Amino acid sequence: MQRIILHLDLDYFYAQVEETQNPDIKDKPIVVCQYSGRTDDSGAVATTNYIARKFNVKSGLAIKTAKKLLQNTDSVFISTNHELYESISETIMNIIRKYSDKFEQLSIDEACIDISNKINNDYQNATKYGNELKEEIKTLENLTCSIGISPNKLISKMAADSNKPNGTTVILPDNIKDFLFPQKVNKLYGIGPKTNAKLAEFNITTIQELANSERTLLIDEFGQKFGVYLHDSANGIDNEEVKDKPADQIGRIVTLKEDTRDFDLISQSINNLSKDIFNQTLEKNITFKTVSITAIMEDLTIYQRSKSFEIFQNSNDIIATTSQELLRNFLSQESRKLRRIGVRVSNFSQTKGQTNLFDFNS
Ligand code: DGT
Ligand code: CA
Ligand code: CA
Repeated sequence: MQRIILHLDLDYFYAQVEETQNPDIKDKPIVVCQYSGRTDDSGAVATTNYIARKFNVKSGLAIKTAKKLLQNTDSVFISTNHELYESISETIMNIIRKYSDKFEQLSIDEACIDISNKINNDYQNATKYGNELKEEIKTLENLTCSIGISPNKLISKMAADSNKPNGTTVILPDNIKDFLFPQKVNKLYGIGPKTNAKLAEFNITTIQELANSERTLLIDEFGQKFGVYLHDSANGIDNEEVKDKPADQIGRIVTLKEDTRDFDLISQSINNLSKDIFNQTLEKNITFKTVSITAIMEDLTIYQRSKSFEIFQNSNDIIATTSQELLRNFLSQESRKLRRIGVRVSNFSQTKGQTNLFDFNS
């Protein structure tokens, strides 16, 4: 049975998050910097928005070089705020997770899901389904992403990468070769500069040439495993399942209606989040020992507070009252207002009647 896999990658992720926090900078080149702290300008560019990319300012570039390239522009340089990106990533992953019962997070801004059942194995429904997911992410978190849909993980990832930002690319089974063959081999996932150079020695530069090369030659040159991988993937073959790994925590974060330090107001949100999390733990048969809150302040600094129990818990009341107790203590030590509040449970036991979410594949 053919599968239908959707791959999603958020566009210029760190920089786009910064835009949502401060819309005024949207029309300027934005450079998110990983400062090393040695000197004022030392460090590398983590990412940039698409305006900055027009000036060739991209991930990995030295910050000094980026400043030179953008010296005549009204550009914005921002230091990375990892906790913020992590918390927004978590919210988005929870949205994506709802679109399939088989979900795999691949990085902070990337995931794939198996949507075969959800769209009745019919590619006619694929674009609509993918766009609903994109719409929900846009509506709830104001972020755009690019998605690829195809029969396997490899092609879906490449499809998502092929049309950015805000792309939706569906590659039908019959169109895989048309999509792959004209591309250079280094576009194939897993082919770095070394493999690329070695293939060039055999006059293999396009994916078509790789697909049509002798499988035995590739195995001789690259070993059984990688040789087979190269030949299969050049032919668009990838049988890897979406690995639905067990979650080790369940959390939810929301933006408060207004920045506030009013206990009752924040408590209302905590109640909603707790209910949501509790339902998840029921669905998945989870008991937990730890309850945590995440407070994202008006200036975007982030704090976590946790409480752990001796024995496993599983009640809505425990989640809500523990979170409120943590919040009360936190507010008594803090004078700033909160912008977002999060609740999570962790430290799970795996209990009886596990759903397939908790079945290890290997
Ligand atoms: P895209 O997907 O091309 O629209 O742009 P990004 O920025 O989303 O790029 P992606 O998906 O490769 O990486 C996701 C995030 O990971 C990115 O926003 C920042 C971080 N990141 C990527 N490359 C680097 C790097 O070389 N250094 C550091 N510190 N962070 C990186
Ligand atoms: Ca991305
Ligand atoms: Ca990515």
